[in-house]
Amino acid sequence: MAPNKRLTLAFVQEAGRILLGYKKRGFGCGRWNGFGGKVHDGETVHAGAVRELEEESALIAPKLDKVGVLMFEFLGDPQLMEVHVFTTKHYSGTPSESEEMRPKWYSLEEIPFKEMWPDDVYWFPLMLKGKHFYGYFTFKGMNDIVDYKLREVENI
Ligand code: 6U4
Ligand code: NA
Ligand code: NA
Repeated sequence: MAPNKRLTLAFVQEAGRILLGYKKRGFGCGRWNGFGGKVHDGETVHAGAVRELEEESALIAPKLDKVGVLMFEFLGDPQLMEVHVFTTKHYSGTPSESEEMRPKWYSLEEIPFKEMWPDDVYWFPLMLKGKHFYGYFTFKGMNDIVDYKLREVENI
């Protein structure tokens, strides 16, 4: 069994809006998402989330709250992706474009789910309500979810 690939995903929120980034290259290229990436060896998941958010958006948010864990299985790939989801309303700096991401604020009524990973429409409502959640999504290719489980949890 291959060990899980650990990744982070961070969302900055303000009254009525959320910061998304358009992924310009790599995995999930062409989709709007939060900011994140691979956790480095010897780094905590939280530290990885803070680092990736700054690298990709230029925002500094040292206190991210962990709100969810999402597991992704891609049929035919033995390695699971374990994505740790964080949110915050406290940050400093101004969002700026990086080599990887083009940031843009979206009002909560206009989140572009059709241009995002197809799992997001399931768990975003929980995240936006301030809930904690655990999900497991099985993908066939990059676009089709063939099975999923999602539940609200007390602690994550
Ligand atoms: P680098 O090393 O930066 O080239 P890259 O291949 O671009 O890596 P990376 O590190 O940016 O990938 O990580 C992928 C990002 O996409 C992480 O923030 C996790 C997120 N992600 C992966 N699958 C997702 C999914 N199904 N739904 C979602 N986010 C996902 O909302
Ligand atoms: Na990344
Ligand atoms: Na990365």
